[in-house]
Amino acid sequence: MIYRKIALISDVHLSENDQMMTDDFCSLINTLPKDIEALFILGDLFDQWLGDDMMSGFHLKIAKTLAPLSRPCFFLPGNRDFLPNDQWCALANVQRIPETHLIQVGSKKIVLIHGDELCLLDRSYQIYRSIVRKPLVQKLFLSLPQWIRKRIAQNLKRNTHSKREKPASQYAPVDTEITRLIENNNAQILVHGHIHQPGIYPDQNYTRVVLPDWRPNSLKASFICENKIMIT
Ligand SMILES: [Mn+2]
Repeated sequence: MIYRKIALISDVHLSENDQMMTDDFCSLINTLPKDIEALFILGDLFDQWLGDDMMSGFHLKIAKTLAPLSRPCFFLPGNRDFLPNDQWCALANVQRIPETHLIQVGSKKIVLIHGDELCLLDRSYQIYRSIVRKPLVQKLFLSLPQWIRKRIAQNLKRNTHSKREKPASQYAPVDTEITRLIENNNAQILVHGHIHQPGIYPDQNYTRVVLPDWRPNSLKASFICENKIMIT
């Protein structure tokens, strides 16, 4: 499928405690432009995802908002919501795509990722990532009682917060990894979120697009058309 115009969002970090963000998200979905052929959610839609069996009314509300969308909607896992979510996806009428996904808009091949995989200088995070992305580890985690899963998630969050004090360079995307993704996929554009440095970054052989997160108060989608990239 070659698209003419797509919408992308990432890093919404929806949570039960943030009613305003939830409302804004729902109204954004309900008012997406008519000429969009597909919506891509590039990870961290939810601030936390602990398994389909821990879905609450809040998660169902988000699913119910997405389900009637008359265009295909795709979910690419982020670093907060990578655990399996088959049941939620079915309810939301959303198709889960792999953590590296290639699409075409007009004549351009575009690689979609969440973005955390680019931060290779953060060694401890990458070690953690390689462990928690193993299907067996996920299966074990999902077999734990819900209260233990909650506690583990709380501890992990605390850890990430203390990590913020590390030098920013540790979270900088690594050029060689960007080039590898572009070359392996024979692509011209790489789109990701996660690093909270929104912008369009042209290079000699490719263009890198970083989607914005949504704080404070700017709930807008970004768009890629045949001849134009619009991030908001
Ligand atoms: Mn992220």
